[in-house]
Amino acid sequence: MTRLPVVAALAALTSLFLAAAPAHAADMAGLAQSLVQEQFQDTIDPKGIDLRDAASPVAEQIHSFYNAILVPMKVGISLLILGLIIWVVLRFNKRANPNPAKFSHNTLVEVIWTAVPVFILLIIAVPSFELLQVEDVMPDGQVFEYEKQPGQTQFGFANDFPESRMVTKERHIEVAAISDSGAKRLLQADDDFEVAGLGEERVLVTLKQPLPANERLVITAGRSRVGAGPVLGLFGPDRSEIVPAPTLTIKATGYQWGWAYSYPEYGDFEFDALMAPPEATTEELYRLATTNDIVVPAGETVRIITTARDVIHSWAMPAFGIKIDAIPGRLNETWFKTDIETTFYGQCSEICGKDHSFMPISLRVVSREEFEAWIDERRELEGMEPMFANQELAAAEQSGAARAAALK
Ligand SMILES: [Cu+2]
Repeated sequence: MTRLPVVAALAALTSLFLAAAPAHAADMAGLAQSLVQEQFQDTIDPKGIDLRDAASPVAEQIHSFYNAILVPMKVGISLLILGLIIWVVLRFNKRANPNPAKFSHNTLVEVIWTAVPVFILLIIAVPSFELLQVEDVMPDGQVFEYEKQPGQTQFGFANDFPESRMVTKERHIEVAAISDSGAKRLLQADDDFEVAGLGEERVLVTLKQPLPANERLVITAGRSRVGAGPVLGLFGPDRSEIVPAPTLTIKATGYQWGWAYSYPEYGDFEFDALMAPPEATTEELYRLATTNDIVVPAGETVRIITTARDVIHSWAMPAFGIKIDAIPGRLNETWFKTDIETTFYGQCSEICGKDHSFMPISLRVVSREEFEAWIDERRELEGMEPMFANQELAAAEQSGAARAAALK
């Protein structure tokens, strides 16, 4: 049979693929496990084929969109096309089909190959817009913490936000019990608590049962939810959360060829971050390390504003799912939040001239105390008074007062 070589080649290819698949699956399982065990490290695996690990709510949402929608779609379309090609090769070659049909149009086929891609694009578009929204809308969650009161079941807060941000739905509040060890347990509306006063001046949360002595209550109120939302939620549990409003702003200014950063809320200073010279860094961090890390506190929402001095640059941080243009004469903003205390790396992602590849971004996530010490250090370098040193006492008094106010 003349068709035999083709069939044999296909069978060989298929068996190769099947043999490779289990090994690959084992690889992936091992990888997932090692990620859990080892401490998160934002370095680049030269042999990696997957997305870099997600370290912020936006990046997690991007990953679930990619894994739940795009990957199955890509695999399905590729297999369909492969099947069609094989069918055409076998069925319509010169020997199998010596007298080809002569028609040039088929309306039904044209309608199908127009309508199906439109439908596929619509499926991709809906969660994409959801994602654009969470990247673009600044989180507005307000956190209310309550002192431990044995037996207390009613907790209130003033709903005195601007009208566009007022809490009007059950979905706008998140009620959690935090244990002494810091473990968070989400309480469920109707089962664990009831809400009164939504859309009014004061919202009151009534627990069905008082919390155990080792737990305290934290309410987060805000309208922007982030995470697997209504569409992506179809493919798994609703893991969306209300993200607290930003506690600090960083302004990143791109220029040929480096980044300048300022922290407008923490004093009138700006510092440059240039690519660290190769001899000052490791092979792994070659062209990723900089002369100055950006430093942010873990677990807090950070607003990042980007602009540029000369041409268009782009501030990109893959672990946070951020790639935002830095345009001269214009401010763009987005946000991130991560609990992982490590150093993250990114690069300019808009070709901006001959040294475009030499403007990395390094961002170090530290505890609140370390962040404050770093701010004071920065201020000292610029000849400014410290902002936090010797002020712990005043801060403690202040937060005590705020808690007392929340309790009333
Ligand atoms: Cu650039």
